[in-house]
Amino acid sequence: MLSRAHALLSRPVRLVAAGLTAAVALGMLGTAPAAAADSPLEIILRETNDYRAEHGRSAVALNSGVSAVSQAWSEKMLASRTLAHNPSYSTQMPGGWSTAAENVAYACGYGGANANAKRIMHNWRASAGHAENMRGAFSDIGIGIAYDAATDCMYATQNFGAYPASSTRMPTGSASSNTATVTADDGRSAAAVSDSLALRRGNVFYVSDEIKAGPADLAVSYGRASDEVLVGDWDGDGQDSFALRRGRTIYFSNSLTDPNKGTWSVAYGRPSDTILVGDWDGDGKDTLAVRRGRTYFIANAIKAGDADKVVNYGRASDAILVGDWDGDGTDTLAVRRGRTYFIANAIKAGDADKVVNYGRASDATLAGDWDGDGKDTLTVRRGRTYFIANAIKAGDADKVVNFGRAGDTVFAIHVDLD
Ligand SMILES: [Ca+2]
Ligand SMILES: [Ca+2]
Ligand SMILES: [Ca+2]
Ligand SMILES: [Ca+2]
Repeated sequence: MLSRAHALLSRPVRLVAAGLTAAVALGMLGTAPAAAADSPLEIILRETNDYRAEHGRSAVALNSGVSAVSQAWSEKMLASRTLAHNPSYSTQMPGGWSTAAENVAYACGYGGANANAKRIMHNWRASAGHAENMRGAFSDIGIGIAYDAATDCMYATQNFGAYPASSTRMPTGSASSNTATVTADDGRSAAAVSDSLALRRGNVFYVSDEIKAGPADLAVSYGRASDEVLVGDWDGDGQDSFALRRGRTIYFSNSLTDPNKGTWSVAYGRPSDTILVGDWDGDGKDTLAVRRGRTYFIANAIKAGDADKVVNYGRASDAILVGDWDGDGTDTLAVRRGRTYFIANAIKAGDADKVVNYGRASDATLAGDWDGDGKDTLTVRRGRTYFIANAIKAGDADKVVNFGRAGDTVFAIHVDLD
């Protein structure tokens, strides 16, 4: 249930009114000031609860322990002028919650703190992922607002938690008895973000954090149209980005929005090798495997040198898919032969764990976690139509979508664009 915003939402950069007053961080923790005029915090709390009421949800209560986390994060974003999610909110929040979520945003130049707060609420309501968080089954909210009057820029954070009715709303720092009950190791909530599809047309990549028709959230040019594209989470921050393969050189970037910045390269294998991307050891970082015929050279770090593991697998003529089929956090291989898929949950010679027939031999197939349950499944692509299934089994797709053009190169990708 992390928020999923698109670039339009979170980067409404506007005019800057310079030189008014010194920087001020407005952070009202705990109780809102009584009988005061509207404040940014009151606006966000009231409009969030209005939005919940419109969707039949009971109001969320302002929780000072959660607000302290939201406030510290908003101030950090303002100090660095960087919009990002707090990787640790779920462990910093007072414990005892069953589900947690976070929305972040900034607005600049709308003419004062309250106007910026209203714009942020407007954008959150208009964004599917943020709106979903706001009307989620939560009991408590934390709100953090950091505002710099000199530049008329506001950074805001909402953290939501579903606390049992009997739970004490503990102040910050005294919740050690029951923190982190449901958190994943990367600080994301148990309800993870699902994978999306990205496409490349020429050397332009179009990325959205959900599979949808219409304009992409992000369009960025990178490399040459002739480069082979690899997608992975090279630094383990939970976000996929691209790497380009040209000959035996692979150019990596950790930034989706600015891939030409901070690019590094590694010479790897031979140009005739097939390169696979996966998290083979489950540490959260994707690395590469070189496939040569039916031999796979698996490495758990991106560097030249020896592989960590070498296995023979299937036949040289097999197609191969990479995925975490059983949701244990480790990627393994599936062999595809025509329309038959041999799924294995360990990288070793021997029998597959599961064999299924699926689609047609002529289909293109993508592996990804389309419903965010941690398990990768298959999507069959026919032209520009995608048949998305959330279980690996014969039978109907769970969802059918048209996306891009038949000639596009399409990848599964895991991103949370803000
Ligand atoms: Ca990454
Ligand atoms: Ca790894
Ligand atoms: Ca697995
Ligand atoms: Ca899944």
